[in-house]
Amino acid sequence: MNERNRETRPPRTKSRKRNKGNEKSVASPDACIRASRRMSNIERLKSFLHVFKRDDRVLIVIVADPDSMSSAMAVKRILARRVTEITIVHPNQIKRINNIAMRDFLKIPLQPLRGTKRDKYTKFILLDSQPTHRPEFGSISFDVVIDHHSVSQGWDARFVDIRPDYGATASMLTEYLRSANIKPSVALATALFYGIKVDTQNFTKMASHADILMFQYLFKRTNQQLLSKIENSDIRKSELKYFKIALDEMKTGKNRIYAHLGRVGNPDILVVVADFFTHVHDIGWVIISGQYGEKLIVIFRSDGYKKDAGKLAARVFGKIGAAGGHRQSARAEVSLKNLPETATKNFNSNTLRRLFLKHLS
Ligand SMILES: [Mn+2]
Repeated sequence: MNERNRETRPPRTKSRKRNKGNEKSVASPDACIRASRRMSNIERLKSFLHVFKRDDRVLIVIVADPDSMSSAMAVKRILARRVTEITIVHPNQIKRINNIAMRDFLKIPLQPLRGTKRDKYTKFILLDSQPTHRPEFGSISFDVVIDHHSVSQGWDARFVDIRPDYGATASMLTEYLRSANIKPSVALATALFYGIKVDTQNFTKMASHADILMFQYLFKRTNQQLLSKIENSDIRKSELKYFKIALDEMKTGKNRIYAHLGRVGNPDILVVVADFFTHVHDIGWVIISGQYGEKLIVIFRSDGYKKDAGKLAARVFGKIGAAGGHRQSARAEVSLKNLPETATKNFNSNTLRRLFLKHLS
């Protein structure tokens, strides 16, 4: 129970007029959010539970990542003895190796959304996302939406809890668990802890006070060895060859490293290789590229000191593709056909370097 919430937020029964009637009827996301903001954690839990009956068969829908997978585990735990059946489904293919490790080590029961018989289910929950976020969600009428992204319009649900000031949905669900007096198992605590860690990028991204509190609360229940197994597995054995390619192909000069890794099976490996090179002393810029499908993907890393990777990415690739990021990290994706003609043939580390020479001095 978050005492702060209880003190500052009036109980639901005392809520003002414009909030009246939201609980029973379907209302716009905005109205629901306004109502939900005024609730204490316990009141929020109660109105969430109010949606379900004992003979309900519940479908939890997530775009599988650490935050959403852990949130789904938490909801499954909260509803465990309150409904007849709970199934977790995801529309996306899980590609990140850490996420596969998380699913397997923590034994999270996931199914693909495609092929799921929807008429078998009586209630639908969307976590860490909103109905407008993916086309597959359009055909589902959600009863519950719990999320921390900014609010989108054009949908409704019976129970909506969206808190864009939170760094992770996992923090919100940890509050629900505490309000329900449920002590999370080691697997659940480790999952939620990892979910918060990933979504706040180790608290280097915006997070709320509640994220910190929940992180601290979960800490003593997590298994740190299990966590490091999940966190550390980010390379497939078959991807080790890209390190060899990077070391063979890299061009260095003036505190910069450039390397083009050729075709990659998954662009995540470019990030892993780029992060590896940031450990080299006296290197201020790391620029790693690879071809994925018909696109050139470029990963930027800088030490951030008098440098801005996001701005550089936008300067070099903004006009011909998608580019953006922050001071220390950025990414660009460009269709090969949009590259200058001189760069399209036999793209290599030198070609990559030439693209930057006029922008970096
Ligand atoms: Mn999230």
